[in-house]
Amino acid sequence: VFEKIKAYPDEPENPASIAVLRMVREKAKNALGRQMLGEFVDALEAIPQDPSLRAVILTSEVERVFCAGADLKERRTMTQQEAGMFVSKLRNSFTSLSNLPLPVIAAVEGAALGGGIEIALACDLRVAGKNAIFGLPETSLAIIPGAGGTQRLPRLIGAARAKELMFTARRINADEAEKYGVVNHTVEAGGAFDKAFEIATEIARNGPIGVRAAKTAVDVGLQTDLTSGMEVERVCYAQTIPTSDRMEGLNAFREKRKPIYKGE
Ligand code: CO8
Repeated sequence: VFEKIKAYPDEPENPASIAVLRMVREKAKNALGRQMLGEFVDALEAIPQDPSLRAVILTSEVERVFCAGADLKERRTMTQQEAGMFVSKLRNSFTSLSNLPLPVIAAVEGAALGGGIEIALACDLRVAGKNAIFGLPETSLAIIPGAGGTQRLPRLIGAARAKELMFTARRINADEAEKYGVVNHTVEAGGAFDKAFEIATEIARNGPIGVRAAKTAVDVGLQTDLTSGMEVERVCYAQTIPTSDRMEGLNAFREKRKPIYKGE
């Protein structure tokens, strides 16, 4: 379910808004099946079309569960070929999520397992309620993480910790996840969405072209050596120079007021 919320409702002239993607599949604990994946892909296509959106929050409406991963019941009805196609669609959709041109924050309460942690890893930031549980149970199902887990997790927390989580299929709680660096913040159970929204509104105050360029510079730069990364930074920086938002920032500073950025 896709919802758009104004970041500053008491500032009518400020268009900045937050997109909220809520996973709502109570019966299967938000397991990702064909239908849910299709709806998710549609939402991902709509988000970049709306210039007022400044951040995305991915969260769950299901009590005590963020996402139970791939739909294991649907999986049993698939042929090997269908399963292969489904996993590649899942993997591509998580890549589209991570490539959205604005920050994406996962607000995690309860279990984020398999594809459920992988979708959170495809986000830029993660906030967890104390009741959150993370794990990659795939090797216990005689497979491996197939939607970015083997690549995004070691880049985030280092190879040794990522391998331990994969090889043992062990589940870790929110405090351990914060210690490992899987999540940015741990808050009281039930508070993850509010914390994510607070961060999203902080982001929404800033120039969206700058925020987007920073995201691109980090993400592209991390895939290269330092010298190439510096070049990526130079190119991303140059994109922010000819914008009217940059002038608005300078004017607002001079006039001692809050800037209103339009993403232009
Ligand atoms: N797929 C389908 N149905 C599920 C899933 C799932 N992943 N997880 C839970 N459900 C269903 C249960 O079967 C149950 O259905 P029913 O009522 O008909 O028996 C219902 O949801 C409620 O489940 P629980 O009673 O277990 O609910 P709890 O609140 O006690 O526990 C948990 C919630 C912790 C999420 C628990 O259900 C659980 O551990 N689920 C399994 C987690 C898991 O192993 N996920 C799979 C990881 S592997 C993966 O994501 C990558 C696979 C890539 C291959 C894809 C090929 C297509």
